[in-house]
Amino acid sequence: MLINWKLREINLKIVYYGPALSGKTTNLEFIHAHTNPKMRGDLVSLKTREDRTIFFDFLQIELGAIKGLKPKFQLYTVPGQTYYLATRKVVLQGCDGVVFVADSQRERLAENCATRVNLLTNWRDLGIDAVRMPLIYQFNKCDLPNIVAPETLRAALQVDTTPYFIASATQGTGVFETLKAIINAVAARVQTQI
Ligand SMILES: Nc1nc2c(ncn2[C@@H]2O[C@H](COP(=O)(O)OP(=O)(O)OP(=O)(O)O)[C@@H](O)[C@H]2O)c(=O)[nH]1
Ligand SMILES: [Mg+2]
Repeated sequence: MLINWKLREINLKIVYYGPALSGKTTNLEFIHAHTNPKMRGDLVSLKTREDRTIFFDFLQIELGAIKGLKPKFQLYTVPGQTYYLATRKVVLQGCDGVVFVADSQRERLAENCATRVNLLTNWRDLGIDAVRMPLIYQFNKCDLPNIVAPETLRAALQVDTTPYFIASATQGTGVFETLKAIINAVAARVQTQI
C-alpha cells in the first residue's frame, strides 16, 4: 500500500499467482477488454514469443473511494514457469492481496499444490503474515472436460474458509466475481489500516 496524501491517492497491489498456464494472464486480458477505458490503463505484458509471462503483466484500474482517498488497484501476474521462480517473489513484494489461479485439470493437481506451498514460502521469506493477507482462490478452466470437482481442489489446496470462485477465464465466467471479491477484501483490510 502506497498513499500519496497530496494527490489523495492510494495504490493497492493485487497479484495473480498460480502454476504455469493456469490462466493468470488471460484473467487480466479479459478484465482489460471488458473495463471502461476511462477506468483502466493499458495492459502491459512482458512475455516470450510463445505468450508465456517472463516477468509480469500489469493493469491498473481506478474505482470508488476509500476514506476519501482514490484507490488505484494495480493488478500483476507472476510467471508460472518454474524457470522464473525468483521473479515470483519480486512481483509478490508489497502485495496487498493475492488471487490464486488454480488449473482445474486433473493432471495439474500436484502442480497447484506445489505452487500454493511456494506462495506460502515466499510470503514467509518476505515477512508477510499469511493469516492477514487477503486471498481469493479461482478454480479456472472449468470449461474443460478433464477437470476435478471443486471439492477435490478445495481439499488439496486446503481452502477452508477462504472464498473461491469457479471460472473460465477464456470465456470470462467468474473473472469479475473473483476481481470484485479480492478488491472488497483488500479495501476492507485497508480501511482498518488508515
Ligand atoms: N479452455 C480454457 N483455456 C484457458 C482458460 N484460461 C486460460 N486458458 C488458456 O491457457 C493457456 C495459458 O493461459 P495464460 O493466461 O497465458 O496462462 P498463465 O497462467 O498466464 O501462464 P504463464 O504466464 O506461463 O504462467 C492459453 O492458451 C489460454 O488461452 C480457461 O478458462 N479455459
Ligand atoms: Mg502469464
